Amino acid sequence: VPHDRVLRAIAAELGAAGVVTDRDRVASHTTDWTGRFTGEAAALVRPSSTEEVAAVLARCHEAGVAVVPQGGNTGLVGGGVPRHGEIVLHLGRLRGVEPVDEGALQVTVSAGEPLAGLQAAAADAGLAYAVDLAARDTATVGGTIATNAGGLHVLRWGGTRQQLMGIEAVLADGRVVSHLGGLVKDNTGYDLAGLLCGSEGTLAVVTRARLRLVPRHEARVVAMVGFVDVAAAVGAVARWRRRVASLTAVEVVLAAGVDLVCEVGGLPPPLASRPPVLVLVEAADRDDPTAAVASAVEATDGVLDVAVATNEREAAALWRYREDHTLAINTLGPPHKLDVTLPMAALARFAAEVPDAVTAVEPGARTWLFGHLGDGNLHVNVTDLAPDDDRVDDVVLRLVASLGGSISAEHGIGRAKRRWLDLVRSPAEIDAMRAIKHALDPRGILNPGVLVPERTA
Ligand code: 2HG
Ligand code: ZN
Repeated sequence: VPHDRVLRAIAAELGAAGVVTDRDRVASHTTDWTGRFTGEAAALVRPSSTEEVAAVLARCHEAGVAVVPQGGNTGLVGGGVPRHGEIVLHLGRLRGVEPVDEGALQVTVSAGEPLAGLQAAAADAGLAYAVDLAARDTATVGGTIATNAGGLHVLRWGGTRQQLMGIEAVLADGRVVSHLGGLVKDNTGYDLAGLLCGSEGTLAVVTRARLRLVPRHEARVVAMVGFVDVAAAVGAVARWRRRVASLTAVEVVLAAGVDLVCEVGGLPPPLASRPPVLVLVEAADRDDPTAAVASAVEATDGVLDVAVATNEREAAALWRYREDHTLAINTLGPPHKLDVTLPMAALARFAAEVPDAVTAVEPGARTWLFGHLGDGNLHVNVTDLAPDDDRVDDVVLRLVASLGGSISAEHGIGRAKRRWLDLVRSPAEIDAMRAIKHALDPRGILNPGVLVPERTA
């Protein structure tokens, strides 16, 4: 078996701790966080440096052995778990945040560092890392780059690609590309960092990154605003974005999801009037943004109720109603997660139509909607549906495409949505993606079965 030879060669370079074949330990890396995507791995390989990643890929490339790069395994589209006996290349030992470059407001970080570690290092320097998401303690910086993670503050600072000043990565054949100088202006050809960001482990393995940091705003206000319906909440977004320059998040949840979060977490309802639609709004600035937010909310139509956090503890409590959706929904069994964006003008219509579109296909299925309203990004979670039943995914993604939306706002394509990429990408675009894939990974060893669609004859 080529695997045995390759694994022996890798063990010789990485030491015994670098190659794990113990079934139980390997098994903890072969199923995704939701439990929906699972597979078999030949082994778990754990390099601790860029050089070791390079050695692993050189061996695998030579032997034609497939590799699935994995960070914190918090991705939600099956992009980081093996299918048929690949090697799982776990980047968790590549830890470390270099000293913050306070002159440039940048930092260089290793791929396996958890997002929270980067955030803490930025805070110690009186700065912040712009990307934040509920899986911050487990998700790795490398994983957030490989997936171009979005998160809670995209409306203020953009997604991961907008933070990326440079990258170090190992190509499929084991060669290292490194461009970490962090020059703001550097117009010297193809943007490899931008290309690898969002490539979901199909083009190269990210080992380090140079990231920009943003000012840390101590003055913060968080409020939960109840609305009569989604259309009113969408109207509020446009108004607030015009009037409140310091907005950092506008998130939406619905009554059913809030009830589930309250039930699972033993929490009281956030708003006593129990409105059908709830929007969490956060603003942060050097000076207290509370008055700006309050006057914007007062002038908004369709508001039923408001709760304003008066301290950090209350702010965290309000955030739980939003962030705990993912955990609460998973208690109902592995959900189908469809992470979509709609044009703002179509979002309320989509939210109204999607539950019926789901039950038309599967009457027993339940639809949960929540997400980053400020970005037009809704998380459509569907429970009470078999993990491999694709019919609901199909109708929902077709509805999204028919309304001018995208089938992935932030989680990526992974295994989950590969079949539907042609709904939103033209044949010429998909051909260009295939050409790039082939150029950088000619033997097809990097994350096969992810992102780039199968060629249909
Ligand atoms: C979030 O916004 C994440 O919390 C997860 O993107 C969304 O669980 C989901 O579907
Ligand atoms: Zn999200």
